[in-house]
Amino acid sequence: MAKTSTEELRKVFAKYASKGGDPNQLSQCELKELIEKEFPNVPKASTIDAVFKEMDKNNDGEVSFEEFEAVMAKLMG
Ligand SMILES: [Ca+2]
Ligand SMILES: [Ca+2]
Repeated sequence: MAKTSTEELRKVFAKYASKGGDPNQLSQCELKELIEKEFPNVPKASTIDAVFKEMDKNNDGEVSFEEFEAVMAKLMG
């Protein structure tokens, strides 16, 4: 995936966030699946924990779209 728009990010976020728990929040498992399937070029496995922690600004254990978008924008330049 080359350039990803906010709209595309929103679709991807919704697809994975809705798998379990709160449909508007990504759990760590959901984030892992999202990155592995949609962004395989993002460094993975051992760094998912770090990415999740970086995204979860308010430390509630889940990632909202705003938290997700801020870090993805940075990861993708
Ligand atoms: Ca969820
Ligand atoms: Ca959060």
